[in-house]
Order: sequence, then structure tokens, then C-alpha cells
Amino acid sequence: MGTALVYHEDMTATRLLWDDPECEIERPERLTAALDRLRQRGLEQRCLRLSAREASEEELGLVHRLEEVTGWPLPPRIPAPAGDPASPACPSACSPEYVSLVRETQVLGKEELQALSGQFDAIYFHPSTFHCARLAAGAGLQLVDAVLTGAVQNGLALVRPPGHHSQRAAANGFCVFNNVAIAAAHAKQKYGLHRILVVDWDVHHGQGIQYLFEDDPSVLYFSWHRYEHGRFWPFLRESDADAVGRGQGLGFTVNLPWNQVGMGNADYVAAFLHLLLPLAFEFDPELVLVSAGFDSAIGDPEGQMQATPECFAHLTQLLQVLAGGRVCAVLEGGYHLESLAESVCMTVQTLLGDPAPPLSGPMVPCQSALESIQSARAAQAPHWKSLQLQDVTPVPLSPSTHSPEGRPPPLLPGGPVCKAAASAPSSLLDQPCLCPAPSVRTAVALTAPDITLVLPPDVIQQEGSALREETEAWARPHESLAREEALTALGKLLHLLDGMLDGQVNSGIAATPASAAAATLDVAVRRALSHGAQRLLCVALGQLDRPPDLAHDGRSLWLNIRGKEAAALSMFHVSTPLPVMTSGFLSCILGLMLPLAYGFQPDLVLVALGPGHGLQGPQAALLAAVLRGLAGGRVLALLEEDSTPQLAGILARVLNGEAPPSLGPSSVASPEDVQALMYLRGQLEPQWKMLQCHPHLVA
Ligand code: Q9C
Ligand code: ZN
Repeated sequence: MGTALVYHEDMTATRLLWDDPECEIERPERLTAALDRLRQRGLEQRCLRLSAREASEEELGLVHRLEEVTGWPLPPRIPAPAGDPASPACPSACSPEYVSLVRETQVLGKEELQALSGQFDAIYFHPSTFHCARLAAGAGLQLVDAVLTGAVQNGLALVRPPGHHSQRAAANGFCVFNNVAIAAAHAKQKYGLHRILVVDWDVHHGQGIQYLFEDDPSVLYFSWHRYEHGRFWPFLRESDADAVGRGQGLGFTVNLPWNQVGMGNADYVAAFLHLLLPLAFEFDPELVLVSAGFDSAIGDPEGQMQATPECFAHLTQLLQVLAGGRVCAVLEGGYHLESLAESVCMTVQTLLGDPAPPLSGPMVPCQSALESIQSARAAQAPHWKSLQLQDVTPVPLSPSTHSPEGRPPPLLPGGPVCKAAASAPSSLLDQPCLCPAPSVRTAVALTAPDITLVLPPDVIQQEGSALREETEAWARPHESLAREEALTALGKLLHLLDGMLDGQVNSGIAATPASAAAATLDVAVRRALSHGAQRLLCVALGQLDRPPDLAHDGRSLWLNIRGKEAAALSMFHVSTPLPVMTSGFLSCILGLMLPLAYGFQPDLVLVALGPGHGLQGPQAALLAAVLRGLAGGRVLALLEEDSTPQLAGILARVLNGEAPPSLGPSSVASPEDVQALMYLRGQLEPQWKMLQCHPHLVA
């Protein structure tokens, strides 16, 4: 359906006209650096380019209006310049309304601009500020209109000045009008939306958005931010985890304060899996707005964090499973031009449907991050059913069943792993992430090509098959593969798998007769491990057993979601009951499968829907959409022939980058599902640190 890129060159006009070390980082090159890189990568050309329009004063008034009864501060006034009290250029003679105050800055001279700027915290005005700030707000409105009218699926607005610190009647932290808050108010007013999720991944607390919606249950505001126990700007008590909204809006403000710098990929992904996403699925938004600041990325002088640009591809991809993929990202901060440009590219590339590059670095969240996640979960628990599962005490597996290292072996060269920034921003400059793009994004290998299957034009229906002799050799140990139709299916599967292992095909779907599902999966696992996969994640749903002689050497992780008991036979062989149609399914995905998968860092994913898997289309689609975040999107889905007509189409579209349909509200998980999950997490947490959502107690 497409991705919009909203921009206007005029937004490069506003700039700092005097010396101010605090404000000088917010400069025009931020936009040009991001846009130049998007062009270089050919990403801008793939988007629907929209030229930003100015928001009208009425639209600004959705947020920046004075009310009769108000607790909000009046705009600061500056003393009238001596000798000319009636000058229209004098802000003190203006109407008291904030929008008028900003409008009047257009005609001020440098001295007056500087004096007015001094009335606010971390703000500069320029004669072009009013025009730029109206374009910035207008860009957000255009983006929301494009998505909600169905012209595009999602998009990014590249804007200056940023917005999330701006308040009803105050500029703050480089922000003049609150672009994202105006977009949210507009979506409510013009389209009658009832549930909007705002995800603020900028490294600063968007206190402006929090204040504007703190009593409004129709806007769920999530922000993580550098906090350092209140010692980081903007130094607000209400940025802490225990600020959860008020009145009707209790539980609809979610703050995740980072109390140390250096948070990285594992910390950000853990925050999404264990805090944001459970709440977001329970909220079931109709639209996702992202306050997309990239000062939370590595190299940024403000944030001092360590997350690499690829992390923003993962954050974006995880948000795309919500709201039917209606995601509108609006630029906020981001002051390291190189890091900003790369991170913007990662975001746009993911909005366009490209698979996220694998994350680099050890996927182990730090203690401080876990403390923050735990305290935010505790503060939110009274308001959200999905958090009311008890947190568990880890029970380690017996020492014989887990690897001595506790970490998977490193990938050998040749896998689809991007060279990404290790720790220093300089390596980011040297080695931009360039994954070789497979020529085919998604291929479908059905036994009898199905002409009724409606597929996007770029999804290939594979005709080819592996050599007959080779197929027979792989089939020989398995009785169930003796039949002609099973052999035909296997030949096609092997051909597809080879295409993926060679890097020609990114993802695929293969069908198999139900009676041969387990044997076909067994062959696929062995073939993958002997033909180049270094770490294979296998997610088997339904009655599919792990090949009994598969080594527990850390090269494969077997997760069986199948309906029998919960068991962790080793850290690489996990089995759990199959909770379907309840929030138990989501907890299983977010609280077990994805933490294991992100911790394992596979270079290939096999997902098999076997006999009795019981998944409906939307659940299967969600499963495929999140597994796409692993292994650079190298995901092979195995289906039973019978289920093919129902599932193949939706899986092919999701693996190809389309958003899964939203699940809608789900009923509460059964006590058995909750028990199973708690048990497994307790067993596996010592080995798989991504499962943790609380710090280890020090004895
Ligand atoms: N070193 C945005 O990112 N200065 N605004 C903080 C601490 C103000 C940030 C000083 C930072 C404002 C949109
Ligand atoms: Zn920021």
C-alpha cells in the first residue's frame, strides 16, 4: 500500500542566530543529512513523496489553545522595549494566546528574538520559526490523513522544529508546536478514532505530550527517556515510572526512565517485549504515532546511548504488527548526523516492508534497564490485565542440560549478518550496514501451483525442484516420505531452502502433505544445518517432534508450541502448550518465543504449522510478522497442504512485508497457560537473559 515521506525544504530555514551551546545542536543539516542518505540508498524514491503544508491556526488550536479554567502556565511575557510600547512587533502587546505569540516572532529582530527565546527552556526563535513550525505540524497532519484515508499504509514526516516538549502555551526543548499531539488530536477529531498509541522513542521525555493527554484514555502515551534518577533534563518528577496518568487516563501514560546511559539494542528490545507491546496489544490501537527521535541512538551527544541504527528497524517492525500496520513516524530529536541519517534509513526501509537487518552485539539487557522495566511494569500492573501475571523466581536447569558458555556460538563468516557499529560511533561511519539484497523477497513453493492464490506481484510462485536423486536420498530414512506426492513436495521445499541458503530468496512458504509434515521438517532442519545455516531457530506448532538425534550444540533452538506439557529439556529444546485465541498466545509470543529468538540470534528461521496447530489466519500472520525480525527476514514457513488455501496467501503477504491484520481484543489467558509460561521462564531465565523482566536479586 505504500509509504509516505513528508517533507518541505523550507523547514531547513530556522536556525540559531546567536551563541547558545545548549541549542546549537538543533540545526538545518539534521534534515539535509537524513534526506541525502535516503536518496543515496534509493529509499526516498520508493516512497510517496508529499510536500508538507502549513497547519492552519485552527489546527494548531487543537492543542495550543487557552481554556477558561486552566492549570497550564500562561505564556511568559517579555518586558516591552523601552520607547515603543505599542509596536506590533512587541510580544508583550500581542494577544495572550501562544500561537499569536509565535506568529509575532516573524517580524522580530535578532535581539528581540533572543530575549523572547530566553523566556523558555532550551528554545531559540528565528524569523522563519513560525513558518517552519506550522510546516512541521502540517506534515504530521498530512501523514495522518494519507494513512487514515488509505492512500498509504504508513510513513515518516521529516520535520524541524521537533514537537514533543511543546506544551499548550509554551515552547520547550527546541519544540514550538507539538506536532505529534496535534496529529493525535486531529485523528480523534476528524476520523473519530478512539484508541491512538503514541510511542516516543526519543531519548528525552516528551512531557508536552504527557501533559496534553494525561487524563485522556483514548491516547496511550509511551516514552522511554534518559532520566538518571531525575538528574537529566528536563529534570521532572513526572518523568518517573510512577507517573501513570490521572482521572480517566490512569494507566494511559507509560514512562520508562533510564537511570544509566549506555542502553543498547537488548535493553530497547526488552522494553518493547516486556512492557510496551503487552500493553499495546491489550490497548488494541487504531493508529500508531511515533515521536521518532534518534537521539536515543549510538553516538548522540544528548542521549549517550548505544543502540545501533538497525535497532530502529526492529522497533519499527515490532510496531507494524499493531493497528493493521498504520504507523506514522514524525521526527523529533537526533543530533549525531551520521547516526541520525542511518537510523532514519532503517526506519523508512522497514516502513517500506524490507526485513530488519540482524542486531549486533550480545543480547543481554543490563541490570539498570531491568530495574527500570520492572518498576514501570509494577506501576502499570494495576491498570493492565496483561501485566497481572506474577513475576517469577528463576529456577535454573540442571547444569548438564545447558551450554557451559551460556551463549550461542558466534556466527561463522558467510551468514547474513551485517557489520554494524560495535560501540564507537566512528565504526558507524566506516561501515554502513549493507546487507546484500536477495533478488526475490518471498517465494511460494506449493505442490500444485494454486491459481486462486492472490499474491502481490513480487511474490514468486516457485516452479523448480531439487534433483530427484538428491530428494530421494534425503527422504530415504522416512517412511512417510515414500509416497510420490510427499517426494514432490520435498523436492520443492529443498529447492526453496537452497535458494534461501544461497541468498537468492529471502523468505518462503512450502506446503507438505499432512502425513509427511514431521518428516519434511526433519529433513529441512538437517539440510539447513548441513548447508550453511550457523544457527537455526525452529518454531514448530502442533504435533511435530524434535528430531531425536539433533545435537544440543547450540546450533539449533527448537521451540515446540504444541499442546502437551511445558518443558525445557535443555536451553535449546523448549516445549510449551498451545494457547490460542487468548492473551496467552500473545504472552507466549512476546514473553517466551521472541526473547528466546532475539537471544539466540539465528541466521535462519523455520516455522512449521503441523497437525493440530489450530492457528487462525491473524495469529499465524502475527507469528510470521514477528519472526521476520530475526535472521534478516530469512524465514521459511512450512504448511500442511490442507491449510494452504486459507493460510498461504496471508503468510506470503506478511513474509513479503505486508502488515498483519490486527488481532482485536483477546480474552484472558487460562490459568494453565499462565502457569506454563511462568514455569518455563523460571527454568530458562538463567540461560536466556532476554526473558528477564526484573533484575536478579543480589543474595
Ligand atoms: N545536556 C529534543 O530532542 N538540552 N529536544 C538538554 C542536557 C535540551 C532536546 C541539555 C534538549 C532538548 C526534541
Ligand atoms: Zn530528544
